[in-house]
Amino acid sequence: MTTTPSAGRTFPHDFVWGAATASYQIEGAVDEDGRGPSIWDTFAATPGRVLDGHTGTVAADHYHRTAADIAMMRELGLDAYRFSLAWPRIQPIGSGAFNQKGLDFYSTLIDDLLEAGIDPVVTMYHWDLPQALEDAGGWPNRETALRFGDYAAKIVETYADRVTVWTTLNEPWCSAYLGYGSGVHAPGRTDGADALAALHHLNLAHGLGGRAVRDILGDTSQLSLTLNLHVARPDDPESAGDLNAARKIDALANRGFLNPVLDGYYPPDLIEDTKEVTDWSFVKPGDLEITHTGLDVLGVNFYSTQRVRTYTGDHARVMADGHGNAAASPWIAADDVEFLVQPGPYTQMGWNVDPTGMTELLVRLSRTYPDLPMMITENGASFADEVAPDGRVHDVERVSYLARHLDAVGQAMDAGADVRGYFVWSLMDNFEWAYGFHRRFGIVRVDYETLERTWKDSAYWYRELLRTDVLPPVEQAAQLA
Ligand code: IFM
Repeated sequence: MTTTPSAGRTFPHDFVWGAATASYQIEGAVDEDGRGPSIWDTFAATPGRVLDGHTGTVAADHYHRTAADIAMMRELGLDAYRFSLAWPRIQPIGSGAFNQKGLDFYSTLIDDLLEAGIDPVVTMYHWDLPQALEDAGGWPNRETALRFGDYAAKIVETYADRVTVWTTLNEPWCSAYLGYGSGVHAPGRTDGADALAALHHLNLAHGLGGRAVRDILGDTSQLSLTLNLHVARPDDPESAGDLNAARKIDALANRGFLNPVLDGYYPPDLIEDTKEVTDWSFVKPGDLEITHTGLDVLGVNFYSTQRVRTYTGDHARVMADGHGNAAASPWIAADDVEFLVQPGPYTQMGWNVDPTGMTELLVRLSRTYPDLPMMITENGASFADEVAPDGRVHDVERVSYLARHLDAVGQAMDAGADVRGYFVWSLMDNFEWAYGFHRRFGIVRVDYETLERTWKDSAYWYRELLRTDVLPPVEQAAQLA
């Protein structure tokens, strides 16, 4: 998969080129300057939860290296940098007093980005819930959404003079279903009813955060929500059973988030599918008016596709999807869905490389919501990078993955999708959740012994793309240093 027909594709001059990270994955400094504990500190410290017991205690040490990291972003030529605020750094127990040192850390980061000519694109929440809120019930508890509303109001008020693009949540699918359904993410709970209550309270939190953004910024706000939407295709598109399996996953993973935010309701089929699990009484009168914020820009994270069929019970159930759907679904509603092995190639995560899914998803979204601009807020790949004898990381598979997906974005744009920008996941190697440091997604390598940053070939290739707005040939990546 080294060559690609995409070389030469040109993107509009005002297309926003960025890179993304998240607080717990890169910052480290978990005990410094008044930061409170998060659910990921607790989860990572629990034996058996994260591969080899890795934790985010140091991570990429970004907290102490922000100036150098911003210099690197400038050198890359980024238009924008997407990062998240650590709620427990700003409000250590998720309610009550705010921590000035935490607020100051991000204030300096924002100022320094602006000084470097890089737009800050802020995510309010990328999974590091203050542990105190989890102790009080976590996302299945309505109070958590209300506390998020207070936190959102404080941060928007603090940074509104410098930040206009506000993403409330990153991938609430993961927070709800992996955190409370399959338990493979923090806080590691396994209860289908809790997972669905979490889904609603995350949607409610988005709504409350969105109100803060709109109240404080008015017309200048760019309200966003980042979703990891799924392309779950029926194995046999002629089979009613397989179509039904795809519909179920679509309801759980896509419409359960899109509909309350963009249309003001929960999909009736989702409520019906899950009626054995919950009665949805956690949705209170008026909630859907709050969730129904609309969006100024939808954040789309895309990595791979799924192929599903109805499980009929006549063989051992196939659960090959590496994204966590397979693990999460039995706890929720889709215990009659099989996730089939996809054709390769695969990334080191076991995710299939299928850029056609990117085009399909963006075109579908643009047809369903024709007036809604989109940004690719994450796309990238983990491969087993090696440092070559010349000291470089020749990550041609990653370059190819990026080129093919960017071409797929371009194809969606050709078909009418309004895509305004692209953020590579990730700027640098980081703590990949339950996989610890065993999966590297960065275009910049982090040596976890020395914390030194080394540009991979993909970083040079990306810089060339950002300089020209034209997709460079994959084969040229190694020569671009
Ligand atoms: O590392 C994660 C990120 O935190 C959220 N989206 C998917 C990435 C790769 O797994």
